[in-house]
Order: sequence, then C-alpha cells, then structure tokens
Amino acid sequence: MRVDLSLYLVTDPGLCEARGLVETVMAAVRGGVTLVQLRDKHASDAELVPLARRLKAALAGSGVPLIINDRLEVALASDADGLHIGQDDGEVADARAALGPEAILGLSVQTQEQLARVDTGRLDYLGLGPVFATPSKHDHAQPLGFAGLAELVAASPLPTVAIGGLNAEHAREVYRAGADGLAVISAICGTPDPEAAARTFPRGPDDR
Ligand code: TZP
Ligand code: MG
Repeated sequence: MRVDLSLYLVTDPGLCEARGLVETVMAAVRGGVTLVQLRDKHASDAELVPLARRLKAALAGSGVPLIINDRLEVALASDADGLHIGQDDGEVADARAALGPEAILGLSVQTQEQLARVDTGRLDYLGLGPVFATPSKHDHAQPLGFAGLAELVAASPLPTVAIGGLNAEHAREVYRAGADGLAVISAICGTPDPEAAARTFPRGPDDR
C-alpha cells in the first residue's frame, strides 16, 4: 500500500496527556499530519484497544491512517490501518499474514545489517533512526546523524521515514538525505499547540 510518510505523528502517553490523546492527535491532523502511530510501551492491550478504536473513529474521514506500534493484537482488534514493529517485535511474515495484504506494515531499522535482512515484499515502509539522541525512546540505538541516515536511505529498497530528535528545522536535511518524511513525537505532542507545531513542517521535499 502506498502511504504518505511526509509528516508521521507518533504518540506518547505522557506528552499527549495534557490535552488528551485523541484531542492532541486531531489538532495535529488539522495541522497537516499525514500518518498517526499509537505508541504506548506500558499500557495493556485491554487498555489500548478502546483508545485505538476511539482514535480510529476520530480519524475516520480525515484520510489519515492509524498505525499501532508493536501490538498486533491491538491492531487487529481495533481495525487499525496498520502496524509498526521493531527488530525484536516478532516476524514480519507473521504480522503480514495476520493483517492481510491491505494493511500498512512498517519496520524500524537502525543499521545496514538490519537493512540487508529486510523482508521487502511484506513491508510498506522503513522507519530509520534515531537520527539524533532523544529522551522519547529509552535504550535507542546509536544516533545516525544525517550522513548515516543518507547511507541507509540510499540502500533502502522501500520508502523511508526518519525519526529521532527531529523538528521542522531538520526537514530540509532529512529530504536532502533522501527520506520520504519525518516521524516525530515531541516536536508536535510536546508543544502547547500541536496544530500550529504541525503546520511548521514542510509538506514534502518541494514545499518551501
Ligand atoms: N524510535 C526511534 S527515536 C523515537 C522512536 C519511537 C522517538 C522519537 O521521538 P522524538 O520526540 O520525536 O525524538
Ligand atoms: Mg517496537
């Protein structure tokens, strides 16, 4: 499935708490977010399913797909549009088999070795990062910088989205590295006005 990766919002339960998670996401969508990932490392599946369903209902009609981080069962139970998994979150083949051919399936990649093993035919995109060190992900891999990002993008068989410590100021360098977009948590969720924050990002490489 072709997916618009240009401004990919990843949620964080703490940073989205002030306004409410669904409110925060919808404000960001009004500001131009093209894809939303529900990410919560601590909530149980039973807690996440109703939240995912509310988010899916809120996004209906916006054209913005909902991706679930890590939890295949939550993605299935909430009728989300897709799943994003990391290197230790199970087999891509199993996730694709369970989700079906129409779902969006993304994988996090941090190194050339991981890239060489990517199951290209079953994935829609790769998340590459972290570009910079970030407090939003504990125990993240060694930051890539823009040079490392560019090397991974050049070798990627799939569309790519850069992640990790990114804000609108970095968009030019991310696109110069060849990525298809930016994925952010704090640059949108961690601001008092997520809609305005989203608007500061360019809509792809040719905007601005
Ligand atoms: N994966 C790599 S870095 C990261 C994830 C989920 C966190 C990105 O958050 P922020 O606040 O945009 O740096
Ligand atoms: Mg994961």
